[in-house]
Amino acid sequence: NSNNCSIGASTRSNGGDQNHEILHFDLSPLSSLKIQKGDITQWFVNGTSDAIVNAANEKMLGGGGVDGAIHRAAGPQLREACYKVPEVRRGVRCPTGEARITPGFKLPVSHVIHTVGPIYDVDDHPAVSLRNAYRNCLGLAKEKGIQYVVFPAISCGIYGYPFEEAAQIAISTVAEFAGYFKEAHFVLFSDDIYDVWLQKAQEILQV
Ligand code: AR6
Repeated sequence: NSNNCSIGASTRSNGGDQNHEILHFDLSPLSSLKIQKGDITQWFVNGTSDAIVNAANEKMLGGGGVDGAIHRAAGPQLREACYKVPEVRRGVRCPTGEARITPGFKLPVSHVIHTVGPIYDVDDHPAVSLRNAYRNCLGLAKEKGIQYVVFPAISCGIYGYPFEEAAQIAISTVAEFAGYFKEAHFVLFSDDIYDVWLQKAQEILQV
């Protein structure tokens, strides 16, 4: 129901899907947040200062879910680049909560920021790890001058993170970095997660 999207201080644009508009929130005069439904592998803004975030695992050599989709779309060079990322310990290139950056290769976007969210039932402090994952992605984007950064719902698939709690952390952490990017996007793959993200963004960002 597109009426759900009609909210006070934010503007909206049509994402081409009547039921899933792109919601736009101004975080600061310089930075905005957009929430949309779709496939993150299709996303880019200018192919030079943009990045998609991959919800990877600590090995960083591919996997299922969004990780599998990103590696398929980027081509084998992405796996080669990931393989070259130094291990911090045996089999671990990116510890949970950290982030690493590679080129996007065949993807339309210039960079991929790989991060590892917590496995919800295994991590002792999943909220801390998830917040760190978002923070380290945004910190890396800032350091590299990336102006457009797009996230999937990190840990909300195979890693089992409850959507509402994940949305709270994701949106509040992106808002902390307002001023350092032009646009941060969430590109969400399923209706239920898109709905939760919208609800949370309205709750957190509307005054
Ligand atoms: N575009 C956007 N979102 C997507 C796409 C896509 N193309 N495909 C899936 N999603 P998951 P995790 C959503 O499981 O929970 C991998 O095997 C998906 O619907 O990809 O962090 C890694 O190698 C869900 O909402 O990541 C790790 O081992 C969200 O992306 C493990 O899974 C995240 O789901 C990471 O698990």
